Order: sequence, then structure tokens, then C-alpha cells
Amino acid sequence: MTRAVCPGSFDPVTYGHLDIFRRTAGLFDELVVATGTNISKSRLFDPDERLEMLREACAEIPNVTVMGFTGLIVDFCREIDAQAIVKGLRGGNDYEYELPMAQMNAHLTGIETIFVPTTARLGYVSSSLVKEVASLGGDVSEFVTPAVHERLTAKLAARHA
Ligand code: COD
Repeated sequence: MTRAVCPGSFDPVTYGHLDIFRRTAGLFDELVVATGTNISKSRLFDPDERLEMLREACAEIPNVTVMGFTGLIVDFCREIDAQAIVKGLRGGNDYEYELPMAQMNAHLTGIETIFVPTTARLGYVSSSLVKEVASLGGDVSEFVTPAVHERLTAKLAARHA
């Protein structure tokens, strides 16, 4: 049984992430999408909200399981017996950011990281830009599912109330 983990903040999940999940799910028996905390980023949604949005968004991909994790990603991978970490790459900046993490994770436990290139039309989509555009009144409905869009609108409205 082959199992890979796609970790991220997913604050919130976008169609860019979902494209990577769909394409990766076809390569493994099981893909675990795992939401954790990136200590260098501020977040909009709390961990339970991010989990719920991910579960709704991934519901139609049959071999995807959604989980939360705390602590090191390598410890989580060991706990669930995953053989690989999968990361999406949008360009050189992602590569510069992801490469040291992949090397550190390989050093810590030997786990390999597999990089999957973004689909070109989604290469400029990020959770950060989606939040920024939405918070300034722009339309982000092309980049997130309707359920995520609804939550994002409600969250931003509550913040500005
Ligand atoms: N197309 C393709 N890929 C995309 C797109 C897109 N449009 N948008 C995002 N992605 C990719 C990103 O490149 C990334 O690989 C993944 O999707 C997740 O993105 P984010 O932004 O949701 O998640 P990050 O980068 O904030 O997540 C970082 C982690 C939480 C995974 C990381 O900080 C971590 O592993 N933390 C746990 C603690 C740990 O082990 N630290 C030591 C690491 S060496």
C-alpha cells in the first residue's frame, strides 16, 4: 500500500491545491492531505475551519483522506506510515522555499519529497493572494470552491464588522 502526504496550511484551500491533490491521488493508493501550521505565516482560519473546508473540497476524490497535524511533518508521516511528501511548485520561489525543507526532512527521517509542477493556468493562485484580493473587495470565486468562497466572505465580513 503506497501512501503519500500533501501537507500545507491551506488557509484556505484553493483550486491550485486541489489540482495537485487530484493529480497526485492518481499516483498513490492513498493520499493524506494534512493541514498543519506554518509558524512564519499569520492565519485567517483556525485549524478546525481549515479541516472542514478541506474535507468538503476533497470529498469527491475517492482515495484522499484529510487530517490535521501538529509538530513536525516527518513525525506525522512516520505515525501514519507514509512513504513520501508531495509539494506543488509554482516557480522558482516555491523551489527555493521548498528545497531546504525537503532536504531537512530527508535528513531527519529519510523521507523523500516529490515536487509536482503546477498547472500553468493556476500558477499564480495562492491562499495569500486570494485572501488579499477578497479582503479588498475583489472577486475570488474563480480560485476557490463555492463553500470556501462563502466562508471566506463571512469571515472577512465578521472581521470588518
Ligand atoms: N499550484 C500548485 N501548488 C500550489 C499552489 C498552486 N496554485 N498553491 C500552493 N501550492 C503548494 C505550495 O507550493 C505548497 O507546496 C503547498 O501547496 C501548500 O501550500 P500552503 O501555502 O497552503 O502551505 P505552507 O507552505 O504554508 O505549508 C507549510 C507546512 C505547514 C507544510 C510547513 O510549514 C510544515 O511542514 N510545518 C510543520 C513543521 C515542520 O515540520 N517544520 C520543519 C520543516 S523542515
